[in-house]
Amino acid sequence: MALQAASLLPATISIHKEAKTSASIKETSLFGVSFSTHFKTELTLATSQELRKKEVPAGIIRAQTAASPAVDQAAPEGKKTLRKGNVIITGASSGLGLATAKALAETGKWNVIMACRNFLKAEKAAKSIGIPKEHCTIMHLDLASLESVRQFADNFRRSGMPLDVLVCNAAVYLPTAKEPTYTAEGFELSVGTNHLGHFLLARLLLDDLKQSDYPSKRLIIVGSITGNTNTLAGNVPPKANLGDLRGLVGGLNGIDTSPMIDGGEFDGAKAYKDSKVCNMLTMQEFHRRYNEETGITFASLYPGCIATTGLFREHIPLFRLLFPPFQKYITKGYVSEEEAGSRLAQVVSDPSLTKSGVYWSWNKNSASFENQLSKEASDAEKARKLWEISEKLVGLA
Ligand code: NDP
Ligand code: PMR
Repeated sequence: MALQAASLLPATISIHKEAKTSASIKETSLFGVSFSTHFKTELTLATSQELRKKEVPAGIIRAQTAASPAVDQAAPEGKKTLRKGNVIITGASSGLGLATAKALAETGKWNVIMACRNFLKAEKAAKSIGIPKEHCTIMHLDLASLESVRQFADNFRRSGMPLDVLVCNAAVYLPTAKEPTYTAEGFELSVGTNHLGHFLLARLLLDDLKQSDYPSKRLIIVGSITGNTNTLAGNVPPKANLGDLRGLVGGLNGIDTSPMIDGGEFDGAKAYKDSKVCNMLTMQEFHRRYNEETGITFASLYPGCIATTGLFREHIPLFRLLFPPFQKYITKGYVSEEEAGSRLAQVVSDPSLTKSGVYWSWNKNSASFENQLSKEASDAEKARKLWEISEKLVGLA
């Protein structure tokens, strides 16, 4: 079915070339911007007249939502109605991303764009969790390839959908890897995917967010407690530490420089925690640079310890067995995927969470609060440096 959908796509949307990543990604995607027949009911082919008006190439797929302003003032009985918001969630094929997609889609108020590297997996996951198909669109995105990130941004733009919220959620965690693996462009895989891929994506889509007329537009980058050394969890070795960023300056390629941001020996668990520090620093730098000018809310969060997700798939079986009960009964930091999804959904859509520059967490009663970041994760000078180096690495400067 998805294959049929792909073959119906116009020539302006190219079929994705398989990413040249040397990483041991087991499931690769099959399509470029493949809109599922199951999940594309929001999409219609625009008439050539409409397309000329918008100055986009003919033959593209367009969302119905594009035509309508955010608030319909002329609704019957003078009532103002809000159009459906469009939210992109990266890595929505499992865990937190999938649960958030469900929480938002079932309100009927959101069209969720699931930006996933494995189209068929995403389609199956959406179906099995019961995401209403009329509120969901699946698009291909492999964050371990900057070419794929650029292609995704292009394809999204061509869809004609406005962008109201972007959620940078996808991540890989490689705690047992002895040797580093790399993205298509040769960056160590954890930082390359979790930070650099998202950095480019968020930068490319910033203009789309700016243009949104939705009442509250947001850019959310998922962080974590384990990147924050002001917590017990953040003090479990190996600890996050970006040092003076010398490895990042060298391109994290493991050939003439270290694959680690601080220039040290490869350590997969540390690389993940470092990438989360980058996520939290990036959110704050976005806030400093763009909040006032654009009105976009920039936020990060720690959703709780979702010990059952695919994040731990590369960990040893004993860890996967013991980690959920350890978090449930000992640390009491455990949350279900459903609860974590409803937390992230709040950060996407709750009218009371519009403050920008905030790292959200939840207390034992599941009430949100503004949490403190560690010294390193709130270091403004480091955030600026990280931004400038990342810009160079992803080809924006
Ligand atoms: P999962 O492994 O369940 O989800 C990760 C998602 O990222 C999957 O959909 C995966 O796709 C996707 N992904 C991985 N690599 C790429 C790539 N190259 N391109 C596109 N998508 C990719 O883990 P979680 O749900 O736990 O993680 C989600 C977020 O939550 C992460 O940012 C993580 O750091 C954060 N987090 C998680 C915590 C936890 O306890 N689990 C705690 C704190 C934060 P695929 O399905 O194809 O593998
Ligand atoms: Mg942790 C309150 C204590 C707490 C919390 C909330 C977490 C969350 N962890 C806590 C404590 C501890 N952990 C303690 C005391 C230990 C030593 C026994 C411990 C160990 C541990 C390991 C080995 N924890 C881990 C690992 C992982 O491999 C996970 C990780 O670091 O992934 C990067 C992890 C986590 N602990 C958490 C959370 C949320 C994680 C994983 C997810 C993440 O940060 O994204």
